Amino acid sequence: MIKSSELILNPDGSVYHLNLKPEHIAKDIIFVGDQNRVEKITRFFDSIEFSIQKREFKTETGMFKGKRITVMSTGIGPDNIDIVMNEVDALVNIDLKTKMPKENLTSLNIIRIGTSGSLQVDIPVDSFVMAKYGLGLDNMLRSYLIDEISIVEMENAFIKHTNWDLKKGRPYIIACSETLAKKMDSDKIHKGITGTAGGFYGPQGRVLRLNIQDEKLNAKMDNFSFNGERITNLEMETGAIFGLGKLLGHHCLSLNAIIANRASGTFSEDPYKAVDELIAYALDKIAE
Ligand code: R1P
Repeated sequence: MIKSSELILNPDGSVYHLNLKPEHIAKDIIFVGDQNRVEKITRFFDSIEFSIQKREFKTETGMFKGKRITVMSTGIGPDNIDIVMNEVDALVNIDLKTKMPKENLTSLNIIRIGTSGSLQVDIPVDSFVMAKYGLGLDNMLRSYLIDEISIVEMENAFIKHTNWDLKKGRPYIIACSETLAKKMDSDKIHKGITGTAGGFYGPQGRVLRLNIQDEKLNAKMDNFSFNGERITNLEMETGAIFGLGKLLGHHCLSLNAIIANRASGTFSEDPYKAVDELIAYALDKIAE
């Protein structure tokens, strides 16, 4: 039995941060960072059966073209992904009354629809990127036993190429769900490695008033390649979602609308439009 201090439930029996009970979520789940993006997706639904928000975690479940889908905001960063992935998994794989793990695993389909900065000049603002791999630069996942799921050869090549300072922790690389990648793919999507940073400024190479540990890191990242794969973009959730998803037995994918190009220094003139187009693209593919 899992102790009450470890799996915390609210007085109504819902999980602590998400405020959800098992019946509130579908097997197909869309993650977004921004809570205001949830309704930008569910406004296309035929019906909405449930809606709740606690802190930055807003959840809505409804029907889209005959499919039951949950849309959930994760807030920003891998630390929030740790909360969301563990609590979502508990909803399907732990009996919340007995606090015992269930015997049969339920695997969820989890797709992130996010925003991100491109590291490549030829991946312009307003384009879409699918992560075949998540490259975690944030350390959160290193609290778990990841040796069997992380791609050590690629990690070593990245550490060598960037002369990565291991005082910052060891980067990890985790693959997406191939089934979901096939389902969501098309010619109009760029594909590659999505970098996940543990912060927005220094950890992504932005200098305002503070010097950073490696000013050349982004330049080194943009010319890294391994078995024909390159780092397409940088954001703050994908590596953590892929890692916890794989450990917990869920299928995960991440799609990002490129709203900034870090290599050319440009920002989208209409970032909301790019996100809306990615939402429309993703919903159609999910419902196919
Ligand atoms: C930073 O501004 C946030 O935007 C990106 C980053 O990953 C980070 O969460 O994604 P979302 O727009 O999905 O939140």
